[in-house]
Amino acid sequence: MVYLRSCAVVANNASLRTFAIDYHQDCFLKDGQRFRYISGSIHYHRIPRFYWKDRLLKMKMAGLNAIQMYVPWNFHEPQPGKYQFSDDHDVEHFIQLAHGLGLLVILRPGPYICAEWDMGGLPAWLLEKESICLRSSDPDYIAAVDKWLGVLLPKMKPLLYQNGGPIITVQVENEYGSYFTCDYNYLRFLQKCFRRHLGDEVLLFTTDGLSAKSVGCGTLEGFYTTVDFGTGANITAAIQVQRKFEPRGPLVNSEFYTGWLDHWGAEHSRVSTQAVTSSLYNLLALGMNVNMYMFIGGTNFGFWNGANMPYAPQPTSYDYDAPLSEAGDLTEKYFAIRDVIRKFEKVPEGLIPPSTPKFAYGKVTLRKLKTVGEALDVLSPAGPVKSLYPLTFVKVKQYFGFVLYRTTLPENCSSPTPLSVPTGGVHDRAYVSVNGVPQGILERGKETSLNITGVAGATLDLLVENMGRVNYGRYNNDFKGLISNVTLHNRVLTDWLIFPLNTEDAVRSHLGGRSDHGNRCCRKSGDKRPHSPLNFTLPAFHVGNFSIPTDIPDLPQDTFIQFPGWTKGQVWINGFNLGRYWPARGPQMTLFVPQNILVTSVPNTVVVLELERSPCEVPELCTVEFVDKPVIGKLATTKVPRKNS
Ligand code: 6GJ
Repeated sequence: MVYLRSCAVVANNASLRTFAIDYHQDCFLKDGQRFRYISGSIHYHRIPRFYWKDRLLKMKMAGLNAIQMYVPWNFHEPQPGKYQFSDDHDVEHFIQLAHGLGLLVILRPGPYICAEWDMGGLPAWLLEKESICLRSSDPDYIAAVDKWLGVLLPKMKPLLYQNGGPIITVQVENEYGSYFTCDYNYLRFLQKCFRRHLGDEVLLFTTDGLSAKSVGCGTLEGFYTTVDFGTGANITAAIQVQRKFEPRGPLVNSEFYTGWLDHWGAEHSRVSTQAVTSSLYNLLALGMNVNMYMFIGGTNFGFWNGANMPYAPQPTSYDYDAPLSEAGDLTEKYFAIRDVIRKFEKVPEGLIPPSTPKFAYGKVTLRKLKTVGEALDVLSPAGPVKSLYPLTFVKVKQYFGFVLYRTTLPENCSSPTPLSVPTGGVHDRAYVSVNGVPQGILERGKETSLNITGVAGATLDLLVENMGRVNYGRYNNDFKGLISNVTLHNRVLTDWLIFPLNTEDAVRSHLGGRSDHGNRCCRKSGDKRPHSPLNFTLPAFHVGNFSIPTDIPDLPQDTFIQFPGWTKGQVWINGFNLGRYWPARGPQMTLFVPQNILVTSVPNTVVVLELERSPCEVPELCTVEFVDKPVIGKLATTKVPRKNS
């Protein structure tokens, strides 16, 4: 129960910080005074620590008095019992920065967060128990959640508003009503857990979409029920849904969508400034508490993007068409929203941190270093796991990136022979080769079979890529790898060597990281390479260097990297995994490069793992380019040739 302190009591005890609900005035009370928040979502896990204060200050200068943030469990506990809370993972520092700027914080620690983030923030290692029922009172899930919240929430308690910090409210779970389990015992467990660690005063709330069923399954007595909706919603109807569960109390839209998410291969989403500002004006005029989702989206660095079903992974950019761009630039939407807020609240005057300058460092020539097959000794130093049938990623304790599945052809395939992974068992893409000759690509939800040729005993390789785990809906338990058997004709292939590939360590140490141990081994140009019928090239690492002059003031600067002539892959700069590129599909054609990963003291190293088709047959075309403008809304026109399967 949330207790209302009488204004008289609170007013007399100035040192007492309170944040509560006034069910008579239908508002929040901060220190006993009426309070309405105008908030924006920001994801610290999608922004370099280097830029946290810049983004928060821009949000403050827009007139926001609060920010809303998720805490992704998998970002902080990548392996069971191993925690990361430093540098870009220093969530306490991020909250303290907000506090220092006078921004209040709406905390959303999940444990599930959705957010177009891998597995909705749940760690993949939970799937080591194959039958686990996520987001339920499954004992193994509950035990892991209890342990995680026992680490996180004690860190958050000192930061609660009541304890002198900025955290005014805490969301439990995330749109739980949209999930199929509808397990009240799970919500009751969470309620006890949050109360045990955070105390009885903090205001706990839930958020759900507008269907009454969703809200019904998503909330519980003792949680304040809120809803979320975008510019297209009927506001009156939306309020009625919240009022069905909270007849009195403040009106809250916890996610007012200022834009929308993208998927590889689909048009870049946009929501017009006019739609956002007119809807925002109406919400604020009704006295509603509003959180704008997103105020700044940022970037899915590394392998962190999520996916929706039917399987559709999200791109590296989480620009979200938000008021602050992925690179933190001030947009027309930013100033339009600021003008709306100014109609209701005092907006800070003074300097708004300007959009950062972007520098076009130009073309960088790369050279092919090694194929994945040639680099197995550094990619998989412990060697393969042997198994009669394929194992999933989690079974070989690999959670992100790539696993190489290798076996031999049991028979001659002198004519094109169908290699299949029926029932869509490739999660998510497999780059297939026989004795080092590319055969084509299998893709979840698209290609489940392709024809191969080769002699009996030839090496069959399937390099399987995890393109991101489903972050929304019942298929959240998204196992990766070859999750069903592989057949040749109708013969099940057995006796597999399964190589988990540690690309991060390999890139940092051997494959062109800064300390490139002279791994200059590469094919000389003109090397005879087995011919691929469709010009696929074997998945291979390429490396190049570029220097940024030390004597040019305020360099390095932010930039964007593009991949003329490349197809699809992963890129690292100075060992930092920048993300996925896929110009053969779009809509994202450039990746944001924050200046903090660049150096002037030594040459910068670019490592590109091209999975499908590299331009480097022609050395002059083996380049990437640093440009000063982003391109995230251009669908590819080139049709990728498919082998007739
Ligand atoms: C929210 O629900 C979620 O709470 N939301 C979206 N939901 C629709 C799911 C796509 C079928 S899209 C953008 C936001 C975030 O995912 C948020 O975490």
